[in-house]
Amino acid sequence: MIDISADISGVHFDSCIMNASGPLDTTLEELTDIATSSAGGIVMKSCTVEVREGNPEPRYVDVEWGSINSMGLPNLGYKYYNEITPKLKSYGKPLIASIAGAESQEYKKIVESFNTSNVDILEINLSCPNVVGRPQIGYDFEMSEEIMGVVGDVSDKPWGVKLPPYFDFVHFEEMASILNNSKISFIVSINSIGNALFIDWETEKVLIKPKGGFGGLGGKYIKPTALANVRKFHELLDKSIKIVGVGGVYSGIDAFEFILSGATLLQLGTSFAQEGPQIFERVTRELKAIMEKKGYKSLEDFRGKLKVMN
Ligand code: RRO
Repeated sequence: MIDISADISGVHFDSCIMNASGPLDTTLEELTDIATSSAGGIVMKSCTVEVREGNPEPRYVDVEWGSINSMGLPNLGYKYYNEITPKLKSYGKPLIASIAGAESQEYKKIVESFNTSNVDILEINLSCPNVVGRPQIGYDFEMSEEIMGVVGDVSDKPWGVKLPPYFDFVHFEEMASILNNSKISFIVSINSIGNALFIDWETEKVLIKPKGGFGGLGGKYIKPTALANVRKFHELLDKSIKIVGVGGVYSGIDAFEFILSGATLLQLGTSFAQEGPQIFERVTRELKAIMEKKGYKSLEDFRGKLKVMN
């Protein structure tokens, strides 16, 4: 038997493959489709204190190797995501709430609300690139540290942070030092690459409406950056901090490469948006086939064991 289960802070996932917060996870109906699929866990859309309609459409477009989005955090508000937890938990899978805000007190309020829910894990989103006039928190190290301090003081649940991609080793080191001094159990790496731009050369126009066409890049374009982030944080973080890899996972080979780089769980964003809930069964089957061919029985057999050249 090939085992692709994984644990984070005592929460057991029968499969390491699940959805990323973002696509097709805003309503109970969408989340039920994830719950009844082969996904190993259920991740909900990042929620805020108030209900948000998000940015004007068009705000998500599939492109040749991925997607661009500027959704602008549309969600039904944290109370809704508290209320639906009993129904979602009845499917027996770990349930992950994702939380977004403008400042630490908003995060505090939502985290406290989930303490009394039956959500298993909290993902603190520090990296939404699409709210007009609001920079990505994960690029502001002081603010990130402040929010992690507040969440650490109030959360009764295991929690982690969803990070933007970093590109320079100095930034990796600075963030890793903050993370190693926090109470996080995991990081989710990476969010979309912020403020990309696609152009329709025929109409001479941008593809999405918000922010003059700038939006978060997802899908195949971002896999090398995502792998680099997973790998670098695997090198720099205390081994007690697990890594959830996201960014361009479309196949069993992609999943295998993320685990080889050091990931414990995997989340599918654009690929799930494009293929729907059956993707979890396909990627699971492909990953297991690779492991069987290589003689690996569990993820521990190869996690983080990427070879480098001397
Ligand atoms: O809703 C969004 O625009 C959005 C969010 Br919160 C996020 O974290 N990442 C992203 O690409 N889009």
